[in-house]
This record gives sequence, C-alpha cells and structure tokens, in this order.
Amino acid sequence: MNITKYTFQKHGDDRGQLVAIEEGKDIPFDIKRVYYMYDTGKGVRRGFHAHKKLEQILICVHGNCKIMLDDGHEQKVVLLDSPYEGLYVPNSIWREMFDFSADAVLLVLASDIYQESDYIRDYQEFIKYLGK
Ligand code: T46
Repeated sequence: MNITKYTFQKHGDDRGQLVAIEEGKDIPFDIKRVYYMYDTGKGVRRGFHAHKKLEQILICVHGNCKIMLDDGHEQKVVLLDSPYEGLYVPNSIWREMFDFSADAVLLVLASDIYQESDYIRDYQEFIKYLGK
C-alpha cells in the first residue's frame, strides 16, 4: 500500500510558524468540509470504517496520534505528530485512529460534505465492496 504524506510549507519567522493549505496546489482535491476531533479519551480507538468516494487529508495539528490504514490486503500504521504534515487517505481504505495524546487535535480536510451513505462501517462488507 502506498502511503502519501504531504509536508506542507512552513512560513516561519521570529513570531512563529504558519502553514497554509490551498486546494489544487497543496492537496489533490477540492476541500468541501473541515472537521476536527479533540479531547479524545485515553485508550479510545475511533474510525472503523471506509469511504466509497471520500478523500481526506488528516493533520494532527497539536499533539500526536496513530492512524491504521487497511486496503484489504495489508495494514499500515502511520504516526501523525507534526502540524505541517498531512496523511492522504484515499477512498476504499479502512481506517482506525488510536493512541491519541491528551492534547491531540486531529484536523481533517475532506473532499465532500458529510454523507452517511458514503460510509462502509462493517469490515466484511468492506472486503466484499473491494471485490466488486
Ligand atoms: C473519518 C475519520 C478520520 C457529522 O455530523 N459530520 C461530520 O462531518 C462528521 C465527520 C461526523 N459527524 C457526526 C456523525 C457522528 O454522530 O459526528 C459523530 C462522530 O462521527 P464518527 O463516529 O463518524 O467519527 P469517527 O472519528 O469514527 O470518523 C471520522 C469521520 O466520520 C470519518 O469520515 O474518515 O473521522
């Protein structure tokens, strides 16, 4: 499985750092939605689904967490611990997020609005979907 991690340009000066992300330039899709999760409890694992069409970029803008990606053949775990790195998660990938530090803020840039019909929340159904 090819994992794409983007390293965004930092515009740093003596005041600190600034990162800007533009659709069509820094990431491969138009951004239709932004959401983020924080205050994630110790030991919590979330996700447990794949998307039929949705593409996303995951950025841990504060703290750190791990992302498990599964394409039906292999699984890879990626550590997100940098506010200027983004993990690209294409469609048809099962994902689980875990090991959140207490201060973790996981920001997600998404290619579409929220649609429950785009989710595959059952792993066996995901495997069947890949075979179609
Ligand atoms: C994903 C991973 C990385 C909304 O109302 N709008 C939204 O845009 C989102 C993302 C969620 N919700 C509601 C639906 C649920 O009642 O918020 C609640 C929690 O969502 P969910 O259980 O799907 O959260 P995660 O952390 O399991 O998954 C989320 C995204 O849903 C998913 O697309 O790829 O983060």
